[in-house]
Amino acid sequence: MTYFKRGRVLQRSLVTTAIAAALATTAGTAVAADQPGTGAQRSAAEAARTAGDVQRPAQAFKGAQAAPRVAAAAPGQTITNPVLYAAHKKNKYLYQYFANARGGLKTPAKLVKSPYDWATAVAHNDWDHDGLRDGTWNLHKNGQLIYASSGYAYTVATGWQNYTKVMSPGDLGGGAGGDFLAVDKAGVLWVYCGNLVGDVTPRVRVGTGWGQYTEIAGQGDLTGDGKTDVVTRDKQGNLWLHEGTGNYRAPFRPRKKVGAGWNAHNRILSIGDLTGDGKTDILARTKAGDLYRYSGTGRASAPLLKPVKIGAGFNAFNLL
Ligand SMILES: [Ca+2]
Ligand SMILES: [Ca+2]
Repeated sequence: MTYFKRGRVLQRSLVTTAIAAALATTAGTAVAADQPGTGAQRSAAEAARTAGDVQRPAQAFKGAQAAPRVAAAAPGQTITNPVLYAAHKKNKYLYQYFANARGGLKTPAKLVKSPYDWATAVAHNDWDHDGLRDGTWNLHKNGQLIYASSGYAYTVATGWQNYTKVMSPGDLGGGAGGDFLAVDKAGVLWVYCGNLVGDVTPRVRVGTGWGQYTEIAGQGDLTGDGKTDVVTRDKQGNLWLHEGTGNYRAPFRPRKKVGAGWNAHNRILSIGDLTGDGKTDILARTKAGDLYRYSGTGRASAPLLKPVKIGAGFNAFNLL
């Protein structure tokens, strides 16, 4: 099988290896929250990357963030992104859904069986900004943040259980890696910047009042200016657009209301561009388990099209 680029490997065996390594990582290797990984951890990660399949990007920061996308595959090639991981509530297997290049999802692959205590959050690192994933952070319920790339995994930080919500919408302007948004129990919004090998910088306080939101979703640019945006849902079911500034110290403009009635959904997320038009899309799951795609328009005034149903039975999963 041929793959697009080295380092983009989502081969089943390697994913399984990375997940197994992540699961095997113990708190004994942990470092404190707000601190990057230790020198030894970084060296180990670097060594793994050098020995393995991951290449350094020619340029660390290219500016605009590409939305994870469905790329056109040549014969024999495998489309590697976007991908939806879903942990089954009953059989405890992890399922991997690749995009089908028609705006929907392929039949899933069944990966490994595990309790998946890390299902609280998962974020993808795209350090060369080509819209394809280079590594994944998993946040465990015990507050450990673990980074997994091709064939290796290590603990980046601990103590993150104080956050009620953690997600990565991509690059918020902080550097080469994916950046994190974290909301603490007081509703304060924090930004962490991730780097190439999965470390994160000390956090920066960027907002308050974010405890009112029951979902935060996004993966790349929703409005067409190349800057990462997110949408949030408040407790009343209103959907808000937070346009990105490209400055991670003040990452969002004042919010705009872009929808209502979103409490019909019990999960809102984005895995990037499902439709292949270069515009990131939003997914939402209803309480009955139907999965809908809201295609991105690239316009801030009306960023999402009407929903299209792309699946059913998704209430069997904890979506990641
Ligand atoms: Ca934008
Ligand atoms: Ca799209």
